[in-house]
Amino acid sequence: MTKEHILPQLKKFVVNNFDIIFFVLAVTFKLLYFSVQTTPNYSYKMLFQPVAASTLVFASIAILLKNKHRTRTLYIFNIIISLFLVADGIYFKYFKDVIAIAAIRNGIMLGGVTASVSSLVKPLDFIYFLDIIVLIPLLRLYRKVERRQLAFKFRLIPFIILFAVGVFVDGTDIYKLSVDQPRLISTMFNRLYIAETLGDLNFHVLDLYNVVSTKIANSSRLPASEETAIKTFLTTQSKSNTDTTMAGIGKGKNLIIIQVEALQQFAINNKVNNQEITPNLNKWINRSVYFDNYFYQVAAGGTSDAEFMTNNSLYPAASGAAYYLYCGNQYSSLPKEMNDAGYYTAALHGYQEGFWNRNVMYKAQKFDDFYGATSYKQDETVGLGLSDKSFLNQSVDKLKSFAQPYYSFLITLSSHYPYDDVKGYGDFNTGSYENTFMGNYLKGIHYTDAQLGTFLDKLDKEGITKNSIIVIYGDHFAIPKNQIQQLYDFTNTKNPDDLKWYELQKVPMIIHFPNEEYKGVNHKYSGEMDIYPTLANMFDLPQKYMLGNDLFSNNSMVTFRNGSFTDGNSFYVSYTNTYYDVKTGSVIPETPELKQKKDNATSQLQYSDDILNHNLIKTLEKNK
Ligand code: GP9
Ligand code: MN
Repeated sequence: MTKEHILPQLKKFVVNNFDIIFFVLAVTFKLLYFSVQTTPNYSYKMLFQPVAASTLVFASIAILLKNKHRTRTLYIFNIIISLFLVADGIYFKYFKDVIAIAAIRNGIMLGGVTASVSSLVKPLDFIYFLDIIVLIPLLRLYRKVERRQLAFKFRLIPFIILFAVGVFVDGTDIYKLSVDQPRLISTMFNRLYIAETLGDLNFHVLDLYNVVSTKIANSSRLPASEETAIKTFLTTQSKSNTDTTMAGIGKGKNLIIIQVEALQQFAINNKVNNQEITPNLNKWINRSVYFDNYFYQVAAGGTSDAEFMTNNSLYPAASGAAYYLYCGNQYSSLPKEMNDAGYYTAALHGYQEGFWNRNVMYKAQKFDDFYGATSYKQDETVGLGLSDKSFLNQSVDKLKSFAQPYYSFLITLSSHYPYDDVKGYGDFNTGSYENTFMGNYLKGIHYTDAQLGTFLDKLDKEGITKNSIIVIYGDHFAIPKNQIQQLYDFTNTKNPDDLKWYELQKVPMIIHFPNEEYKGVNHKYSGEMDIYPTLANMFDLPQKYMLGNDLFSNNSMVTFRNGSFTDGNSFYVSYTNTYYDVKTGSVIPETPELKQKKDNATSQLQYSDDILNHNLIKTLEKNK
């Protein structure tokens, strides 16, 4: 065949199949471009194969269609994929994660966070639509081009070849990942890792597969063997949580829990411009038991995950927010069990009731009342909504009106990302940090600290502290990963690695006792899963369905939603499959004991998912 023959043939082939060729090249490029934005140690080599294979599978499906429908279908595929890339790109900037289908469903509740996320949106985020727009006029022209229409049976052959090659290559990469990280594909405990290693399109296909298969799977009953394993674990766990000196010391006392928005531990007992950042909390810490190795364990559910763990000692959802996905479940929650023990229970938060589906979820957890935005005079705004000053002031009057004993759960708001309501924070001068992201955060948390100080002093004056146990903790990080260098600089963290990053992901946990009979710093490695078992012990509540450890017991195991974990001696980082020695900071090899701990951690995440996906508490309560 001479060049004179090949070129016209080639030209004809390209003209006949320009829509397919363009789709594969454009979508592959966009997926690779997305990965460059999200993956620190990005490698074309690693990612090109699964990305191209996933694109090929979609292209092959369109090949089955007649030319006209094929072009349109490829164009629609391209739009859908680009929509996911734009949304993921923006979501990644705030959550350092990609959006799962469940998260899209709870997206309507992320009013506040959407406000934060939207402050990150830049025109470049929409670059993925460039070809879509350019294609509009080109498609009109292309539709007029004379193209050979193959009969179905001749379309079947290229479909089978391309589909088989695409699925085989893609399937091999997915299988390799599932061997390297067992349960990752099924529990999606580390979505970003999937997107980083297989590409964003593969992640969403797997996510869709999971959602559909979970729906189908959960329509059936949990296998008896899995149910038995969960029951055995829960029994052992609750037995190991009752051996502490604190048993029953809270009975008849009020319980006041204050969840503080974005109170990250580095601000505690720290200074900026030679002034204390949180002078009031520092003072109350000296009058309380203070856990200085207490980790937040939230996932995509943000604040609501912190609330969920505090009130249930169950892990956040693998994707999306438990507050959304499981709001129809039955719980043995802290408010429910306090209710059964004769307590009045109330949740108080000055922001819109439907945010994070709270109004629905607080009912599911059996709070007697939820005092939301409409229960507060919206007389002052700082940040997202009602100021902490006004919220806490008005809350004192509410607490005084509650029948005793009561459990009240207060959630603050003003120190919310991106901490840009600087004028609302007063005139705390952060010196060299003025007009920086870190400086604004320090102003925000200093403001909230001042309001907490006023609030706690009022409780003192009203004698409420004398007959109440008061718990104060931060819900999650304040400094997101895309600003992490400012945190490393502020905390003088040299040569940061994953362990150093994790060690900064702590929030203060403060428990104040009525006569300050217990005080001091407790260094145990613990987390948000552990406060409920602790309180259950103190208030003599049943501990049937908790996965956390009593803070005053000797058990120490903090498992994060992405499969990472620490017991205070070693630290396992799931997305690099690396173990660290906590004391020395050095990387250590996996030992059989550490492998066992890793398996226990993923088993616990699975147990928690099973309890939630199968509404198991309802089943077990019914069958008891
Ligand atoms: C809004 C507040 C913020 O009610 O709790 O939630 P977050 O954005 O931190 O998840
Ligand atoms: Mn929050």
